[in-house]
Amino acid sequence: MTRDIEIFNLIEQELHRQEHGLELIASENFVSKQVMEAMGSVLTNKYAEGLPGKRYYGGCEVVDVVENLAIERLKKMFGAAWANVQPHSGAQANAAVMLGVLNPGDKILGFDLSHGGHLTHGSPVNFSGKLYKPSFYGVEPDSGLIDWDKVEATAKKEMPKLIICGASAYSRDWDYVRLRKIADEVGALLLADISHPAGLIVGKLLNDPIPHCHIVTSTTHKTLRGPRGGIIMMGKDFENPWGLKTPKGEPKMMSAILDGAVFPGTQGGPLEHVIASKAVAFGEALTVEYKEYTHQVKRNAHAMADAFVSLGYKIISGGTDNHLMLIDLRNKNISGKAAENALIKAHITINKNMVPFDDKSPFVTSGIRVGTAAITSRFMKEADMGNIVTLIDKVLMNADNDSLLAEVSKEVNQLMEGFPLYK
Ligand code: DSN
Repeated sequence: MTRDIEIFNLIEQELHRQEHGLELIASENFVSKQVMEAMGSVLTNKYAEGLPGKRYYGGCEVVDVVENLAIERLKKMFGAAWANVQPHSGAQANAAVMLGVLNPGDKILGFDLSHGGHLTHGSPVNFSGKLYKPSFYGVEPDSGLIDWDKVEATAKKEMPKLIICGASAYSRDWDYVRLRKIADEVGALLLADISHPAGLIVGKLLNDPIPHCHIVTSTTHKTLRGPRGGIIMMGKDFENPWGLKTPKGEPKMMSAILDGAVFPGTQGGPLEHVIASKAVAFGEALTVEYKEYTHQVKRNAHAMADAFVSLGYKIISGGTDNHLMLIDLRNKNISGKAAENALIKAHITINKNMVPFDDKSPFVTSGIRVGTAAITSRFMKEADMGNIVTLIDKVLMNADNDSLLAEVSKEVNQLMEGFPLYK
């Protein structure tokens, strides 16, 4: 077959962009070569609908072992009793959980997207806001923090069936103990979506949701540094609260409900090549090196936040406990969109982001979100953070000066040469 030069040239171009740029998108990371190798393997050829040992296709002996390994490694990482590694993404994981535990029209309570939440936690443009009835909690205008008393008051008023905690742009930790108490008081199930901080939870740097939340979902490609994908876990399996029975008349366990909600509920054949890649990443996450990586991610984020604050930038909540920070640029007279565009010209990648109580649209925004997961995978340390923030500040203060932006892009390229990717 003729080699598809068109596509492979584009992949080379993307490699060049990644190698030479400064990657600060909080949800991105650089996976290891073996994580990529597993993804590009012959396992992509295999259909394996069902679960290990219970498939709808023959020839699954090998992928059964692969998938079981992924499940066992994941359970070990988080101390979970049960896991499903088939969701194609975090959104798919959340869709499966909601299909499993809710009926259309049921009430859900999530963290407001415009305060840092996620589309799949009830946004009106997403299935979660179209199929279910959402209400939201947010952060306080002064502190930028979630007030748990207000979450409790909203839960008692709305009486949701499912409370969702977790965020895309919240730099502080979650009180899972308090949230579980609230969920129990209103008879709701509690779902933690830990897509962003999952790696820092593995590193024991943040509160652990597993003992307190009924169900936990995550992506695998952010701080977990695996392939793009999703997972669902439970610290403890439990009988469904609605009295559903198995064909044998026994109580149906939540694990069976969630497995069924993934397949056949919301997905077809699992991506066994991606599951193999997840297993490789989970193997890496069980090492001492990965634990040290998560500590460095947090130290870098802290150093970066301090550097921004020292230059007069306003970080929502004043700092960070995890790998990311949300910066309100209104005192710097530049929108999130203009900042993103100028930074791209300087080969620095971030994303524009709504800030709480934003007066601009999601296409413009008043803020940017930055994170340290990817640059830490390139072995950058605290001492590099001040330099990075100085470069960002130079760009934002001269956003219309194209020749200066071109100069900064050269500085960025030079800087990144010192931190090689895929040597
Ligand atoms: N797109 C993800 C993020 O950037 O946080 C959320 O889905």
